[in-house]
Amino acid sequence: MSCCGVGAMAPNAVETIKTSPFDGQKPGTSGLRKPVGTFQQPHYSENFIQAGLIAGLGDKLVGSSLAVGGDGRFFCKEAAQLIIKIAAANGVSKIVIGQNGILSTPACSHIIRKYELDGGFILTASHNPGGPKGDFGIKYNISNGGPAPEGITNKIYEITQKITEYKIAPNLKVDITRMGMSCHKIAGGTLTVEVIDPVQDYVDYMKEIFDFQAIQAYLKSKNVLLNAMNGVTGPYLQKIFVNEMQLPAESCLNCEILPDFGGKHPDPNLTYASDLVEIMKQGKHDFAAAFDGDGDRNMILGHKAFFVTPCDSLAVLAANLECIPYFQKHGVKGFARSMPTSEALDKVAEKCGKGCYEVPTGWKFFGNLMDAGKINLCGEESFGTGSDHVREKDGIWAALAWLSVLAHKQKSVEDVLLDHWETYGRNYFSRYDYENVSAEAGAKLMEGLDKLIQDPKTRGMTFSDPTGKSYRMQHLDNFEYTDPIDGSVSKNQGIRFIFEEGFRIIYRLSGTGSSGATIRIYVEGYDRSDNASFYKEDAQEFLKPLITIAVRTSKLKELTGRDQPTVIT
Ligand code: VG1
Ligand code: CO
Repeated sequence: MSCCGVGAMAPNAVETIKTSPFDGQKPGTSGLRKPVGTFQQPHYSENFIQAGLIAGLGDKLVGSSLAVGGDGRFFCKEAAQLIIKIAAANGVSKIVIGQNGILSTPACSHIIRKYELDGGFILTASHNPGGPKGDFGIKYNISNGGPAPEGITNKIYEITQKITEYKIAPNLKVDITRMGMSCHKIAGGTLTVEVIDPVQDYVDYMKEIFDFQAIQAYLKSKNVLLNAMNGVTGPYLQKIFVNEMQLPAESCLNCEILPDFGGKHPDPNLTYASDLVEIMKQGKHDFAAAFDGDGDRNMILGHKAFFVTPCDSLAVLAANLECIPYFQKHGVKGFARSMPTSEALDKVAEKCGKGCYEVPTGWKFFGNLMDAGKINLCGEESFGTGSDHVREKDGIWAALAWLSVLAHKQKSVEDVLLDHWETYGRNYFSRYDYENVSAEAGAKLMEGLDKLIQDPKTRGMTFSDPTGKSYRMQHLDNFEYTDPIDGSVSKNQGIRFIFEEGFRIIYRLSGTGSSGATIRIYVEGYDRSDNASFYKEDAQEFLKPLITIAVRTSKLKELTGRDQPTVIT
């Protein structure tokens, strides 16, 4: 690519700034997430960006190319300018950035792949609240478009612990409000910045993956709602559903990207998207979907707010591959789910004879399997669904995938689920989150459970709730994963109580919180009844005895003082 007349201009100076390490710059399940104020401290973001560049690009740093984009939350623009200045000073030669620093997480993954860039920075704390008092986050993605694997995130952390200086071009100013290419002379080189339409490439890609005309025809007689929750998906939804598919503008809710997401949690679940649930309960709509701050999560609802658990959503898509043109064209070798995600997917895999992998929580663990062609569809119980079209989970993709299934089958969401359960049985699933407990209480709870699983007496035990419902232990461990592609080992990924007949309790500490600890308890049970009406049973009712056992066994009340979870999904 040729660069535009910068010859006459004086080069931007590069400075080396002395710094010292900050504690706790360890990327969690998905990047580094902290309160905005933490990122605003002098040198804090700079240190992390410098470490990301060195760990992520190594020898390739000089002359490399990067994508930059974020979910529009407070501090995104400032962070984007910092990345440009630091990348330029480190010899990066090309940056592709969404206009105004906007790119959804899946769109950024697509941009890295499409433009064949060496990596990228995604500026988001995902579903965590934003604004001056909310959270910010930075995530480094590699050249496959996916989150950096643990080898790199560990290296980033190591560098942040001993960093003494970073490089910056402090006077470099790039206008990211206007689309187009600009060239900047930097002492020792040139940086090209391409400001792109954040939406267009992604929308073009969705048109390749799905049959837009079929979906549009189906939607003609339907009433649907798509809720951006004032996160990044607003402009994507408007382009796809209003401009392309001609839905009325009122179909897309909360589409303005707000730096504080309107003061809410941009988290698509029954608790934080309860306003959408209430509208759906009125029965005027056939389908709804909501998305998180950075656009990688999705929640799917049917008529009268019929809730599709993310575990079932994944299994249904796996069982209906023929409805999605992309899968028809490229084929599907196998599936994967995160460990706590229910085994509904495994039942589909078994029936159709495809591989099914179980990885630790976090999308970064799917990347190697996708790159090696082992899996093409995967998901997590945490409202994450996606395929190998990019290397991030993809909320809008999931909504389009569901609409493709509905259009193909001409059935309601509920009927699709009932059919599915009739064929495969039903995996009931629920997650209890205890947010913001003290780090000590969280650590103690996990220690206690670790001791318990090592106690030979626990093995072979039968656990009962006060009503006498009992479950026989089959297997106990702290989940450990060996990546089948690169052999890397990830330990301590969650305590598992696996009982007979498909019942499970799993305990983990969250790796995305910005302070204190969040305890997650995942509970699953299986029912293979032939009575279709039985499948309408409430998950909470079905799982109640196991939930009681899960809470008691962990001594959660004693250790945290909490009676009730913050969020139930
Ligand atoms: C949570 C979810 C996990 C997901 C991660 C990032 O992590 O459980 O499945 O991959 O968030 O999603 P944790 O460690 O808090 O349980 V997102 O949309 O926040 O990037
Ligand atoms: Co997200």
